[in-house]
Amino acid sequence: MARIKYTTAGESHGKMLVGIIENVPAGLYIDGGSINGELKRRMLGLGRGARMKIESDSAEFVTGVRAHMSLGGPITAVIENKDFKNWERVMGADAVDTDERTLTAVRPGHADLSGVIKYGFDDARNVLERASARETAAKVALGAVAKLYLAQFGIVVQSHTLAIGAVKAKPAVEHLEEINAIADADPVRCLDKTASAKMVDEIRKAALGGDTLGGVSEIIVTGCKSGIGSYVSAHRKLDGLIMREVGAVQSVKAVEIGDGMLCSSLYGSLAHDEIYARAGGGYERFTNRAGGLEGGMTNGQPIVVRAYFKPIPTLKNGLNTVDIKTGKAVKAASERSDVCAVPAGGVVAEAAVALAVAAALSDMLGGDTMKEAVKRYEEKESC
Ligand code: EPS
Repeated sequence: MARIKYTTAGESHGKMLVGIIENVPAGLYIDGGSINGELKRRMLGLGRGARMKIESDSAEFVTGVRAHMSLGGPITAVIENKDFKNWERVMGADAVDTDERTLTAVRPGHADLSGVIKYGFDDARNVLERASARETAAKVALGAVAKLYLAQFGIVVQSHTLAIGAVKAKPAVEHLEEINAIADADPVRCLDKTASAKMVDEIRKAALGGDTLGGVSEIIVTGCKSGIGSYVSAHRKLDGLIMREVGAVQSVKAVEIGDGMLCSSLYGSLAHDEIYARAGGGYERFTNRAGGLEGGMTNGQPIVVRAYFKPIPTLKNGLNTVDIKTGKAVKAASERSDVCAVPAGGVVAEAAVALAVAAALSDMLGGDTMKEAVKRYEEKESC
């Protein structure tokens, strides 16, 4: 059986978003409540734009699931875009008004300029509709399926906000099993109350100034046995898979595993996690600088990933650019947008990490049925 893989489709103001996930073994219980719970988490957080008041994302499974159970075939989730009714004349397959809502004052930091040139368009609307972070709703629905798959092996993916703008929070060191419960109750999904209050102030300040803010989300995966992923081929290395998936999330400009950036400035004698014999058998370590991954494989410690988000490039007071229609210097177009999407970005990055870990785990275990896959995992030794 091939590894779990996925694709998404859909435009921000098109009829719907679609996600297809393949190679999920038969017999996985697909709990609609938990899928929609994940979609709801993606819509929250201080700094989100007006679009979140229009949508109430929920996924409908239209293939591959019968009576809440996966059948082994491709699983398709669809999410209706409620805003489509306001855009049908412009965005529908039979649209009559494609001259309305055109965007030619291309926005620096977005896909607009390279996109129109690449695909031969004269309207960046054709680019931004697919490049938009609205796509992440479909990714989160599929990531929620991946999370249900991982839960069968006791693997849990959570996240919290580590920084917004220049305000930094303390990293998560305890209560690892409750990260999402605590983070989801905070307006910026931050575990550190003092930092959270400062982050809230920063977002309000940016909003008042017509500006935007980026930041850092930390994603933590607990419950992995060692040996998920492999050192034998580049395409099977789990650190590479995670970096690729997280790096492909809109606005992410850097991905760090564990203390990767800090360790690049340390002596080797200080940068690694020494191994000790645990009393009663097995091994233990007292640090996790490697972020749970060594040689492209899990090492039994929590996987720690940091996603660095740039500030959203759609600004109320547009940046300097050129109008592709007139060739004149203008200010970039201002579309409706978020002030800060980092709290939601953490939820999206969880989905990306869950899809990467599910890909590596299914690659290792295969299995036509969940029962087979779980049995194989139970038989695997771990450090
Ligand atoms: C988003 C939907 C979008 C944006 C945002 C994320 O909807 P609209 O363009 O109608 O406001 O709010 O996307 C971006 C900020 C971006 O630059 O792509 C969503 O559903 O998350």
